[in-house]
Amino acid sequence: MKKNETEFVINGTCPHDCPDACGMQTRVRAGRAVGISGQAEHPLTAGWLCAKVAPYLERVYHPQRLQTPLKRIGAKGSNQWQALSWNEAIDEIAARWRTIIRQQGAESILPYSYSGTLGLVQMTVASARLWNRLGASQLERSICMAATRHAVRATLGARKSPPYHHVLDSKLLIFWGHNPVSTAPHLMPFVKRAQQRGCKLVVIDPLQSRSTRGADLHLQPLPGTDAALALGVARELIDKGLCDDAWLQQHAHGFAEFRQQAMRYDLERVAAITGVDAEQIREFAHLYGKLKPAMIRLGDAVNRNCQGGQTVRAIASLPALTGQYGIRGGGMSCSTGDYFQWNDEAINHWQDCPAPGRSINMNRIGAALCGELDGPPIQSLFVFCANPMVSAPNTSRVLQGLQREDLFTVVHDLFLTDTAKQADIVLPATSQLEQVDLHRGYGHTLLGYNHAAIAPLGESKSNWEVMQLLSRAMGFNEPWLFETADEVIDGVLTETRKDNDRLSAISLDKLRSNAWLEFADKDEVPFNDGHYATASGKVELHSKIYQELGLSPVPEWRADACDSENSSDSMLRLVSPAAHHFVNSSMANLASLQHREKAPHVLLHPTDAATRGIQDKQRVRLHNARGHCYRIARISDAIRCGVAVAINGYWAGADAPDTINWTTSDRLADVAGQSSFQSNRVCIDAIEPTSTGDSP
Ligand SMILES: Nc1nc2c(c(=O)[nH]1)N[C@H]1C(S)=C(S)[C@@H](COP(=O)(O)OP(=O)(O)OC[C@H]3O[C@@H](n4cnc5c(=O)[nH]c(N)nc54)[C@H](O)[C@@H]3O)O[C@H]1N2
Ligand SMILES: Nc1nc2c(c(=O)[nH]1)N[C@H]1C(S)=C(S)[C@@H](COP(=O)(O)OP(=O)(O)OC[C@H]3O[C@@H](n4cnc5c(=O)[nH]c(N)nc54)[C@H](O)[C@@H]3O)O[C@H]1N2
Ligand code: SF4
Ligand SMILES: [Mo]
Repeated sequence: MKKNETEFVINGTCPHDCPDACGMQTRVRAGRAVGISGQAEHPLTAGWLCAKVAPYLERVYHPQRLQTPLKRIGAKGSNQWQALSWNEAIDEIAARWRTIIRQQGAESILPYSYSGTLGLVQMTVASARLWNRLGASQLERSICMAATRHAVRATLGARKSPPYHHVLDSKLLIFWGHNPVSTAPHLMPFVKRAQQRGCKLVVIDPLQSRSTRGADLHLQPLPGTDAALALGVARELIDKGLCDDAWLQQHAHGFAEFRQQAMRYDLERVAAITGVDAEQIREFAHLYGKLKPAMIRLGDAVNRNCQGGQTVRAIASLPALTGQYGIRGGGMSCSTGDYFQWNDEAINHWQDCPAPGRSINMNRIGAALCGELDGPPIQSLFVFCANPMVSAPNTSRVLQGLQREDLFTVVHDLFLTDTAKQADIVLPATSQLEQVDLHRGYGHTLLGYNHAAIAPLGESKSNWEVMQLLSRAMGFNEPWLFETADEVIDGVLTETRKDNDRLSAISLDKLRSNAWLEFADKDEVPFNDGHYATASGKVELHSKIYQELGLSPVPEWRADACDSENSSDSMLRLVSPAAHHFVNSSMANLASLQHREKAPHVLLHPTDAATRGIQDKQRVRLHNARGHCYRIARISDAIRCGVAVAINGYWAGADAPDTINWTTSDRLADVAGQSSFQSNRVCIDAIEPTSTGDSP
């Protein structure tokens, strides 16, 4: 779109791991991006970008953006580099891979990618085709919400959340382990309007987060106790005749067994487990039983514990008890991911590839690199769109693995991240303004095309371009490895459309010429046809899938949801949620955002601080059997007693580790290989008086 003779406005979509997938507009003058803003007409974005993406040009034109490929010249991690040409870099990677494949097979190569961008081309297809063609190890992508996906599918058949604006019809909203002010900000204008119409808000979070402001009720359970809380609420609903028996009869499977289970969770027991006052739980249960429609906004934090699957199943059962699925403004909202799935074959080209390699769980990347895996050792790791040195659990194992002399590591990123610093070769990546892609937010039912607004900075290349260079160098010549980004989009869209009516009116041309397109009617209410794609065709309160996994078929709470290995009661439980100003570790290197997020700190309740002799702003050491890190103590009753909060995402400090995953466990949850970041306990000791204050 032309604005005037010298300035162009280019439509794009925010690529970050955020349900909103905002429509962006970039103003470009003489080839340079001079402004970025939210699309005014976009139904969610409504003209504004969040705090972390508003200063995006600081990221795009950051002086530390990588400009050329780099090769390590000192010891691993010594941060000494020499520039390389792309030809040299690709030739070296291909030569190393050919030797590795000859000696140990292609499964010795592992691609590791996750959430840098969520685009169809630059993430989904770039994470699939070349690697499948090689026969490389597959990555089990379970760091974020795998247990939620598993539990919701087992219970409801599909993740089909209502669009944000349906909360305008809610009488009660529950943010359960969810901080949307920071993590789904474009929900909030709808929430505010709903509140103006009288909707009540309950927040369930050990922390008084930004999203608890304006709540009518705030329950502060101990982390990992949400399944017990949900079952306690269920029992109260059953005891007080607040269930919708007719609905349960018609739409639920296994209520009798569920009821029996719920009877074990009387309020006194649940109060003791959760640390929430029985009276407060009762108040919540009564609000939930009486105010309808009631919608639960399920956050991801509650699935990141050792019992993540059962936790989500317990919460997901509540809307069934009160007959809230299929009702506008009611039910549960977590992801719109299952409205449709991209055609798997079109993404992966399995039929044209060798049998898929073994699967390696990304949460166990450190252990896998250190040799804890079936089959040949990993000899080469290719990281893109991810920063496991900061974001993966159990950092000391990740580092130990990355420092293996015989491991050949390539990292493709925009910046020299903590992970890139451990690489043998670093490749410069384009930003979203420099690449083409298609996005589909998981909080709404819109597709947004991303036009490249400016030329790549320096010699940076997109993920898909790098995959093409590597494909060519490995001697592959299948055309599907060399499609343009638009051809990829067109091909996947065409195949997916064949058996999916939702895409019947959507084409590449339309995507390119519209800022966004809807693939579901905005008034569609998930499950209002009474159809659940489960074995029984109903909401499965009793799940055979769980039974066959050796788990309780009805949701349960188990104590190990709260604890990591080697923990004791004298340790504080530690949660490490998302930062307001970063997306995971992305954006955490921007000075303006560091300043606003404040120095890496740990929030402590005054009683917990006093017991440990810790003063406000004092430097403290957080430690457990896995490792340690340093933070500044901030004492506040925003966090409940017995729990500490350390925001995730900061990069490692210059002189000492302050990233929180030095303490987290790589133990997997009950289902789907899910991470368990929030099942963590640490000791916290004061180490020196300090007046460091708030600056980074
Ligand atoms: N600003 C920002 N936005 C983001 C991200 C980001 O890093 N920054 N990351 C994106 C990604 S990848 C994701 S997955 C989502 C995550 O976004 P959310 O779903 O909102 O999840 P979290 O931020 O992990 O945690 C939300 C809240 O849950 C609380 N919590 C922690 N453990 C428990 C528990 O056991 N029980 C209960 N009831 N509450 C608990 C935390 O204190 C926190 O306030 O956000 C996305 N959006
Ligand atoms: N303690 C704790 N740890 C957590 C969590 C938690 O709650 N607590 N949350 C977890 C969750 S939910 C998630 S999703 C993971 C996320 O973990 P990761 O997926 O590793 O996310 P980031 O740390 O943001 O790293 C993304 C990297 O991709 C790069 N990047 C961005 N765009 C591109 C691109 O187009 N191409 C290439 N090549 N690179 C690009 C960015 O610069 C950045 O360095 O972290 C997890 N880690
Ligand atoms: S991170 Fe989320 S809220 Fe922020 S601009 Fe991107 S999509 Fe919008
Ligand atoms: Mo995530």
